[in-house]
Amino acid sequence: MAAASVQENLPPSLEATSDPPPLFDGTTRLYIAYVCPFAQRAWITRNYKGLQDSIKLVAIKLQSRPAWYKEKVYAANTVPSLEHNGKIIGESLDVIKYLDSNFEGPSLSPNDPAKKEFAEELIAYTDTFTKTVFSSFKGDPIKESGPVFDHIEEALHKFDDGPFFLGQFSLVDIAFITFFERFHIFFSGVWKHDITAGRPKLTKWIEEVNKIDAYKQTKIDPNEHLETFKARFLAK
Ligand SMILES: N[C@@H](CCC(=O)N[C@@H](CS)C(=O)NCC(=O)O)C(=O)O
Repeated sequence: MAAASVQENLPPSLEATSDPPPLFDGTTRLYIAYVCPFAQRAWITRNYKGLQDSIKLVAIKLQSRPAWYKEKVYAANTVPSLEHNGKIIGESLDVIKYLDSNFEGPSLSPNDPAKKEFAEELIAYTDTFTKTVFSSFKGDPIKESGPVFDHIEEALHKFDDGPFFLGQFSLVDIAFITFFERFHIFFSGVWKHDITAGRPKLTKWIEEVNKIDAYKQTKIDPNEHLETFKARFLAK
């Protein structure tokens, strides 16, 4: 079960002219950008585990990133990153695993060995999945991305003790949903194509993830995603 739902006031995004927070003062901070699917993974994980009070969100404006972020926080200059116990953890998939292993709250990793193995396999597949869909935008998107969406549909058939990849909600759902959110909007907004059509498990999965408060609280205006994707992938 997810931790109790918490409604929080989200902080404004920090820009190039904004001062840094008091870094490495013992506060645990999660650096995100509201628009970023990688950062959203970490944000959902933090919410699901009920860590709103113990992990402070710091939002960054990507187009106007403060220089201190790269210089003093995370040299890779990407979001998300997590400031914890005097160190920085980067890379969204590492951050979500770290949050699940090192903080209190409901576990997002299965104990069952078969599920553990499948979780690793699917988490390793996220990169291939997203890259295939992104590169399909340059060609015939519906045709070229079809096989990876079918692969996901098939993966959702593996465990039937719940609507999620491993039955119960886990890091695997978190790793995929932020990209599905954007792909769903983009395919329907640009090509009038519903990526869930003919994929009943995927339809149900998206419906069920959308009931989870920890995720709902991280969703932004779909039009913002549509415009961001259009500018990034369709601009000539
Ligand atoms: N592999 C990284 C990717 C993170 C990433 O690319 N984040 C984007 C925003 S969505 C970013 O910070 N881009 C800034 C840049 O690449 O300079 C992860 O999983 O955390």
